[in-house]
Amino acid sequence: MSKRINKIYLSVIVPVYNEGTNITKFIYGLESSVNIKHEVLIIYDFDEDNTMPVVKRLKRKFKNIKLIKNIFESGLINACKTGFKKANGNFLVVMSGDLADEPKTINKMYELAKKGYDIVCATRYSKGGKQLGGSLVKTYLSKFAGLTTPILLGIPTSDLTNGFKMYNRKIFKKIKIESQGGWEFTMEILIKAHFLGFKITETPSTWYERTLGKSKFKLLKWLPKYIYWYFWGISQRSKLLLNR
Ligand SMILES: Nc1nc2c(ncn2[C@@H]2O[C@H](COP(=O)(O)OP(=O)(O)OP(=O)(O)O)[C@@H](O)[C@H]2O)c(=O)[nH]1
Ligand SMILES: [Mg+2]
Repeated sequence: MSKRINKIYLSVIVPVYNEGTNITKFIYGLESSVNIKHEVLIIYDFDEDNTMPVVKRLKRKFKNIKLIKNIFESGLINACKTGFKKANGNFLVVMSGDLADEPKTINKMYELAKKGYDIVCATRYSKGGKQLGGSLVKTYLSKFAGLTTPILLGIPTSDLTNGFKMYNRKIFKKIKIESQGGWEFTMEILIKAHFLGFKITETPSTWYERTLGKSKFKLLKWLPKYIYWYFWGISQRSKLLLNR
């Protein structure tokens, strides 16, 4: 492990696409809530993105902010992949820049990660977790997936689809991300990690619907990809149970 990694314990990876109206509140919220030494990687796709000038100003005050251009083709997954590649922390947390995720949850995630859990999922669906707003269809689908996950996939989380997760960096040495759509990559990593024997747990968190900026979530386009990974997980579990 390099000296650099020992110094920075946590990397917060934030993909952004025109979050200029949200990013100031996001950074102030993050910096006042997270009590672990960390770096913040803001990953953008194109130079005209309206998040850029705001982050450039914030960087003068918050020296731990890094503004990084997506090194792959544009898009959410590639922005996160860029973050995984460029992060220096031992633990990497992905969160949305639209104020959807509660930054104080990161402290609880970190405690669990330090205890040896390789992925810590933020959950809206267990006691203490909440979702405020959001499309009903998306909520029902996500709730169904989450609540059936422990039973059908054998994975100990009730929120399979939440992108807000903390990862031990070591899992990226073993997992190649194949997803090419959107947030389903978070399911892919979780399911693959589980069947490779990595330890998974969850902690409750509240999710807020964005009030400013525009959602880039493409439900119809990405739904088949979520379904693919869900059934892939079920097939892995079935194989395991049949081989017992
Ligand atoms: N770099 C980059 N960031 C993206 C892209 N699409 C979305 N993001 C960012 O990823 C985060 C989540 O995206 P949202 O558009 O809010 O979508 P969501 O949170 O999955 O869905 P809802 O908020 O429920 O609509 C936000 O910080 C976005 O700015 C993209 O193509 N490239
Ligand atoms: Mg969002």
